[in-house]
Amino acid sequence: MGKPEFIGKKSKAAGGWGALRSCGKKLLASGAPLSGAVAMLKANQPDGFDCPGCAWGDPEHGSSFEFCENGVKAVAWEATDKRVGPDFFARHTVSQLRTWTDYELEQQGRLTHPLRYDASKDTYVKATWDEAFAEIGGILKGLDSPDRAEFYTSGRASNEAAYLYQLFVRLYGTNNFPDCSNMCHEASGIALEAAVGIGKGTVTLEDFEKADAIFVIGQNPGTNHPRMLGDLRRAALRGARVAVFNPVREKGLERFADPQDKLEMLTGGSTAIASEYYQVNVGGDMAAIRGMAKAVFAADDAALSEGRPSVLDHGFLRQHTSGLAEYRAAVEATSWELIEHQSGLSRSQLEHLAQIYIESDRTICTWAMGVTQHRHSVATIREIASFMFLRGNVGRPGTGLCPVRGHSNVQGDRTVGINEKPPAAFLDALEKELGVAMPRRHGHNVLAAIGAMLDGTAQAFIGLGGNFARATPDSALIAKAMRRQKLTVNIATKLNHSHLLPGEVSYVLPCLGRTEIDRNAKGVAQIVTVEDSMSMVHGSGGINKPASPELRSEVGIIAGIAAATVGSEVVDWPSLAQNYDGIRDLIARTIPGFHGYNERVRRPRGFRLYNAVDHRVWNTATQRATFSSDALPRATEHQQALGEQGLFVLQTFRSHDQYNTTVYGLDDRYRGIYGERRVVFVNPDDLAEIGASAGDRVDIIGRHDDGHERIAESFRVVPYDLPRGSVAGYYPELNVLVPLSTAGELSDTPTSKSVLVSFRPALQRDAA
Ligand SMILES: Nc1nc2c(c(=O)[nH]1)N[C@H]1C(S)=C(S)[C@@H](COP(=O)(O)OP(=O)(O)OC[C@H]3O[C@@H](n4cnc5c(=O)[nH]c(N)nc54)[C@H](O)[C@@H]3O)O[C@H]1N2
Ligand SMILES: Nc1nc2c(c(=O)[nH]1)N[C@H]1C(S)=C(S)[C@@H](COP(=O)(O)OP(=O)(O)OC[C@H]3O[C@@H](n4cnc5c(=O)[nH]c(N)nc54)[C@H](O)[C@@H]3O)O[C@H]1N2
Ligand SMILES: [Mo]
Repeated sequence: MGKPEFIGKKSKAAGGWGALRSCGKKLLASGAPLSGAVAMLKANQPDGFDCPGCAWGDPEHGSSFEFCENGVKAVAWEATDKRVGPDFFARHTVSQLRTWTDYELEQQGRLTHPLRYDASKDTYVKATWDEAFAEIGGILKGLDSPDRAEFYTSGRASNEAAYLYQLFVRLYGTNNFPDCSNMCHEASGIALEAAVGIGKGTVTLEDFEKADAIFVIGQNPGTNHPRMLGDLRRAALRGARVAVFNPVREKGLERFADPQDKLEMLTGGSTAIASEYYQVNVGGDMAAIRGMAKAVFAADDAALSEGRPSVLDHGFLRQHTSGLAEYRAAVEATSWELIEHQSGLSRSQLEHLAQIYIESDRTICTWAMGVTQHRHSVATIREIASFMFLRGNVGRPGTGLCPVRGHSNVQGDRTVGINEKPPAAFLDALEKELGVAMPRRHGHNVLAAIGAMLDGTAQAFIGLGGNFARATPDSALIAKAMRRQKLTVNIATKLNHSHLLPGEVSYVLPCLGRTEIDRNAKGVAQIVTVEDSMSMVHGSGGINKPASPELRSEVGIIAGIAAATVGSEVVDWPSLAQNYDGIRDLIARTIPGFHGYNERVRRPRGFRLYNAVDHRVWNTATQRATFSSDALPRATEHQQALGEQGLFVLQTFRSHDQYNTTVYGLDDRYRGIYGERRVVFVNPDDLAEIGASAGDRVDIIGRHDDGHERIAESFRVVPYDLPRGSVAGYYPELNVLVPLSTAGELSDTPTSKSVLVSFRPALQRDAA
């Protein structure tokens, strides 16, 4: 038997001609080749819009256009000329549409009119904005407590929209702010806040130009942060060592052909990115880092006893840190045996990596979802920080901690107040500004919101962007939770499954995308602002004609709902909606770091928010950079899987052709998959053990024991180079298997990268 048709060649390198070809195809498929291409040329330029793709920083010279295949896709998808209007809904019932895939819904194009669900016809019908605002406001006012409503935010919302949203919701009376970051980098925020006093990264793009070593842990930039590859490539070319920890050999981290480099493009050459690539076990990073720390301590002892200079930065440790002795004791108490077993890496490999760390004067460590979506994510990130303290690798040029954010403004949204546990100082500032009391009770994060929606405590769901029902775990339960609501409202650019789970009253409110011109009533174009992973805040103004004259901006929609719900006595919503400078003035007066906001954001690269760590000032409980001395998990899910025949740990990741729940296409070129998303990657030896061969269909059974049955039916197996006992597949299709009942300790993030599963031959044959 030959290879199944959907398994093809993997790209030789990330980027290159494959990326250019793919862009051409995506631009054509989006139906907007011209405006898409023009829009792209303006992305991330001073007079253009911020790329809605990812949160990687923009280059120093704001005018140098950086090519990025997945940025092109994100822009082209918004600039499509396909439309989903009232006529589309007249032809399809919501029940019918629920059977469509995410990809099929995505293909329909941009939403054009405000829509209200009509239960008698089981479809959406055209509504007016005024009707929508009045009815939504009426229902919200009628709830017996504001805590019975949930206000979700997805990280594409601008600072202005997010700030206005939190202002409205707090005036309404609740801190219920479930946020996509609860499923994303929550653990990074919590760990870094405790370790260095600020829940954000500490590096800038300039640091990447100076680092001698860069550790890249649990992320796939070739697909998810392609512009980061440019920075890694430049670092590799000048001799910096790039060490990767990833259970999967990801193409972009191995080789990258820079579409900006004429020679590479002409010769078909490419640059090796990772000098070291270690296939750590899923969930084994904390053990791996601890192993490196153990080797660093040992090297320091050896150096001292031989009269050589110390390996640790004792000056930094003495002057700036607390908890070193306890950390050292915890490291020494951890056996090499446990470290090797949990990480899947050998002592000598970890000693080799420690040597790279020791030889580097300036080290950066980056990470993303491979680190943050486990039970012990907070402890793992604290371990990363502790390891970096050993040689003073924070608050110094060329060094630092770099959580690589997801959505293009997820970091900014948190900065401007999307937070279910708002700091008291922020609420104080709002009270001082507005002269009214703010709610002080902590609100709901994503998991708490789902709990409340399921048990009937919550009766209204408002989504500022995103696809709540598909992004969250246990898809079947979430569907039930959404249908139980008295009110569901989704502010969105494109149709998705969350819109197809209407509550008693349901609205879909179509908004402008970031690439579109946003003009006020007088025709004056407004800009919005966003914050990237490097804490740079910059302006973004759309250039494309809006997809429909009916669209309103997110700011305008929030202002409309707010005015109808809390009235305009305390905040003059209509006038803020006409001039976003007014919103920025409010931000400047209530949030530290935004002085002169309106002026500074109009400078070419915007400005960087003050980060105390730059000055080695630590706003932690101890006023020092703080070590953590957590024990390693007793057994990771991967260890459990290795211990039981037929049990596996599943990680859910992204294909090259998707943006979260938005599926652009069915290929995953870098991993050699074509035209198929219902696949599961399995180690070849494990395949033999479960008695399957390439292309066979299996059902994947959730093995988390909490009384719920979880089955993902009919997935095709792909033999792949992964550590034994671990398997992988795509989100959101596999969210039916991610349990609501397991979450990160302290972070409450769904454990999307460590789900226990087993297999059986598929019972149900696909018709196709
Ligand atoms: N084109 C595109 N860009 C995006 C997105 C998108 O969907 N498409 N999404 C955006 C968002 S919101 C986010 S948060 C980011 C996500 O960016 P990433 O974090 O890169 O996203 P994932 O695809 O989830 O990839 C996780 C990586 O971690 C590895 N991994 C899994 N488990 C472990 C582990 O235990 N240890 C280690 N060391 N590695 C592990 C996986 O093999 C995979 O390479 O990207 C953003 N940018
Ligand atoms: N199993 C599993 N689950 C995961 C993850 C995982 O790795 N594995 N990753 C998690 C992560 S990191 C994240 S961040 C979440 C993502 O969760 P979300 O942010 O909720 O999901 P998205 O798919 O990014 O949302 C896409 C929708 O946003 C709308 N949209 C797009 N642009 C705009 C805009 O400009 N304005 C408005 N108002 N709407 C817009 C469109 O209607 C589109 O359908 O998913 C999480 N879920
Ligand atoms: Mo994310």
